[in-house]
Amino acid sequence: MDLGLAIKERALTIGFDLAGIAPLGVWRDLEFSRQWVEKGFNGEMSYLENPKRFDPRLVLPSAKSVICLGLVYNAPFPCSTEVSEGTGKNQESGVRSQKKEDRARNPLVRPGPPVAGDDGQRTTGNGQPTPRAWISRYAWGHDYHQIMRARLEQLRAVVEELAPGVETRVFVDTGPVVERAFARFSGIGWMGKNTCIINQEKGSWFFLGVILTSLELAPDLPAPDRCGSCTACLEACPTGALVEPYVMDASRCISYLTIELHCSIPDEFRPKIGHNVFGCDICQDVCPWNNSRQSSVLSSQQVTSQQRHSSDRHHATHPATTKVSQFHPMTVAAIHPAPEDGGVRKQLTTEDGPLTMDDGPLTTDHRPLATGPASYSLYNPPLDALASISPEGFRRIFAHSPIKRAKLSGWLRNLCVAMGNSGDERFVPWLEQAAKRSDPVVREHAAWALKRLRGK
Ligand code: B12
Ligand code: SF4
Ligand code: SF4
Repeated sequence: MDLGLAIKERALTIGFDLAGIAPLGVWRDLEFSRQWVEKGFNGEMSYLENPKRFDPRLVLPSAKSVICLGLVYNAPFPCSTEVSEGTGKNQESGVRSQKKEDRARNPLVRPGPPVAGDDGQRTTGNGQPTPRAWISRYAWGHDYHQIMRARLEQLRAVVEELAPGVETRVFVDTGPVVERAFARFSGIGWMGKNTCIINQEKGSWFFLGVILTSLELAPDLPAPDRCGSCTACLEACPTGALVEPYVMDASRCISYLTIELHCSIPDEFRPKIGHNVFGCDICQDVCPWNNSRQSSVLSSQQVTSQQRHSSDRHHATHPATTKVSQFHPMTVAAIHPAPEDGGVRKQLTTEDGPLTMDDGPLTTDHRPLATGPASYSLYNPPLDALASISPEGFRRIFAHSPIKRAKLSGWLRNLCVAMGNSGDERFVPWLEQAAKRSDPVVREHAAWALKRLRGK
């Protein structure tokens, strides 16, 4: 059997959802990446300026081909554009909510969040719904770097077994490799106008991993671009980060602003961030290829016949859902108060009183699913519940989550922005405490949020 084919088959056995082979010489894309950085589109992500990124031979001199792998992380819960933000009086997110009847027809929409005890109708004493936050789909569960790397190492062992003496380098996300440049030439998907790699059967909710190898493997044919005349992602982006089709100014992207940026978020973007407290899914949520009903329409109306492919009939099956249970939303459960610890429960919820920002006793814990009424999942979580996580709780709960990347300072900063955008004055006491914290970034965003809430 052809060596490349054997490797791809073993990749699927190991548990990857997609596998393809790209040539090394994707020079036009790598040059594009270099120019992209020169334009300053990388914001403060200086690691994207590493010259090794623009020539994979600087990473592995013997490199000849690139094995590209995809692992689906999509847990089948409704999109950010389909859920309520709570009271949402101060929203300026620019997201066009789907019409009610659209939501009703959408097979992805299921009532209520996936945790027993959290009925999705969380209210405070006066019956007002509690605003909900949005955490990006990729960060609902366990950190993907470890999961991907373990599988990539398994595949690397296979490659070394099949071709003794081969040289390899394995990357997922953090290395000096422009992963999407190779992915889009490996047949596993095309690059959408939202800049994500999209697979026509699986959608775009998948992570990428690559193995640079000294093997000269036969490359796969690139997948045809199936965006057609659609521009839904460009229109939906609240911050105008998709400056033209296929090009993102990352310094405007909510994912960058809430995760990668470690200082103050420019004022102009804060109202547009809406309830996104970690990352943003909007340009993927609106993509027809992540919605089975709409993608069939796109397939029949907007993609030219030359672009069509025999497997179009599989559309109804996507977007694919993950086989990795660790990517499902993590549940955070309140520790029920010990008898000698009577005040702790009160700090957890707004039902019983005002929120506090507590640096003292542990108020939250991460437990297995469905532990009790005070548990909530990271899928569309109540903003007040996130605010009740103590600094020590943040470190412990998110120890194995992508969310730790924001660090406590970025996380509290993001909560302040979401609270300011919520229009809900019940956050005032929490924000007043945040405005006294030693961290100047948190203090300044809390002051901004207070002004926004009071001036609404
Ligand atoms: C920096 C980074 C970000 C930045 C910038 C994103 C961006 N679009 O550039 C920020 C923080 C905003 C970000 C956000 C997200 N990211 Co990110 N990110 C990266 C990282 C580390 C580097 C990307 C990069 O090099 N950007 C620079 C641009 C120029 O490169 P590029 O987007 O890959 O662009 C290619 C095309 O744009 C193409 N191109 C574009 N226009 C044109 C025009 C012409 C003429 C040509 C020739 C080429 C061309 O050239 C480039 C090379 O092919 C990669 C991991 C890696 N090491 O590669 C993950 C990665 C791209 N991110 C990923 C994910 C999952 C996300 C998020 C979904 C997370 C979230 N929800 O918050 C969002 C998605 C936002 C989006 N619409 O892209 C996945 C993508 C998976 C997929 N299916 O595509 C990756 C691959 C990580 C991984 N290993 O899984 N990310
Ligand atoms: S992730 Fe959000 S902010 Fe970034 S480009 Fe997509 S829609 Fe715009
Ligand atoms: S929303 Fe439309 S234009 Fe954007 S990536 Fe999806 S299909 Fe392409």
